[in-house]
Amino acid sequence: MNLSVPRRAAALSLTAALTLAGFTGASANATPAATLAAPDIPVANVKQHLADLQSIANANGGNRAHGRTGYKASIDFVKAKLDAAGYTTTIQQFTYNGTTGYNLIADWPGGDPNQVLMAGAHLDSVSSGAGINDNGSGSAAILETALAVSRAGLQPTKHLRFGWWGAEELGLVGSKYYVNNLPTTERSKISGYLNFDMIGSPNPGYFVYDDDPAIEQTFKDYFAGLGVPTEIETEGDGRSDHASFKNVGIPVGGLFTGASRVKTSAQVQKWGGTATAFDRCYHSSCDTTANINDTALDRNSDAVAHAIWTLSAGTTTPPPGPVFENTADVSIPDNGAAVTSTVNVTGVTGNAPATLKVGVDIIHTWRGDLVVDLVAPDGSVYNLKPFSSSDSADNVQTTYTVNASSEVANGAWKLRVQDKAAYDTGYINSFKLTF
Ligand code: DTR
Ligand code: CA
Ligand code: ZN
Ligand code: ZN
Repeated sequence: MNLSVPRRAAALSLTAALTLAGFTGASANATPAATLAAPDIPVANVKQHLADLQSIANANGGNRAHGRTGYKASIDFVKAKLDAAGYTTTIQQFTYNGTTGYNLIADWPGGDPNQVLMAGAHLDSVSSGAGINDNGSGSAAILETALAVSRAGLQPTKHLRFGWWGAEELGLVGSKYYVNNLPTTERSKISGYLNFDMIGSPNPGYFVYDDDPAIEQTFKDYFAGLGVPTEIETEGDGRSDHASFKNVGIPVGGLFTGASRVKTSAQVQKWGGTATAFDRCYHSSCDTTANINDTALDRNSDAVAHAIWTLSAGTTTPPPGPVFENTADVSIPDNGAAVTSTVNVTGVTGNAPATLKVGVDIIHTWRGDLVVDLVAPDGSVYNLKPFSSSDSADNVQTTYTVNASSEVANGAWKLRVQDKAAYDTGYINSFKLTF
């Protein structure tokens, strides 16, 4: 049933808002492969790695640059933690500007050697400072994710490989050396390379690389689940180590929180912070542990883990998870009481997953009027979308990822929608849960 809803029309004389008993039943359609949910990455652990990298810089002339003692000390620091966690590590040496450089490669034993998922970050700083955001942040985030893989004893379908690159600041030298010395047969086994360079900027934006659609979507889904808007990374093409992999045809993606470019007022509206540089200490001596936004570092570290867990699940088709959907239209009274659409979940053992997919399809002009919640069978409320007086766009048609792992799966789940401002109207078109 489709209602024609004129823009900002006076409230239509709609029939009484209907709350229909939900249509339930597992969909006949196969669902996306269910994957293990990534653990939370403790940001305190990531910050400890940054403190250790800061100490290394302090003890080595104030930097961790290529050819300096601080860089080799950084490599040895990361390598020791990975060796202790059960990784197979390799230090790859190269020469640039007459000095020896080092890449660190860490392979997690197991997985299909013909399907390799890589994550990487450059470990070198510029010579003017400790390089804690650029790029201790990316290096520490993938280090802690690698340690989380070990703690979990993860055995993904794909083979996991992590890389810490040397001499990125001098022109992606280390990652280029790695790729150029990788036989073509080995390159073709890499299903994706994820790059993390500056992911804790003090005045952060949330940028996602748009080089590969599947990798991009994986990151965007994660941030959508947090309710954090993202933008496509436009500044970075060719400006970090993902370019070395992209140049030989390997799918790439990654995250970025901004460098010396200034945050616009629209971005301030979106992300908070100030209309100043995302990182005013970019390539400066003030790029220390004080130059980190903990929330950005935390969110991006968790996004790294989400991508590793999700993308390493492999292309084998695990049994489809159950889907429950209600496609009955439910009118939403203008500036009125909340209405609900219900799905009755049955036959799912245990609790709901940490990545419960909540498919929402609401047709409504000026969607900012709406508050949208997921209500679990025990009455727990998960806000999916807050009221926004400024969001004038139409319709809410997206999939949220909700950590519902504390909820028993079976029972009546409700999508609750309330229009909290006059004029624009609409209806719930469908509500879907994918376990
Ligand atoms: N080239 C990186 C910093 C950098 C600047 N723009 C982007 C975009 C995407 C990733 C990284 C960057 C450096 O100075 O290390
Ligand atoms: Ca976290
Ligand atoms: Zn840099
Ligand atoms: Zn960098």
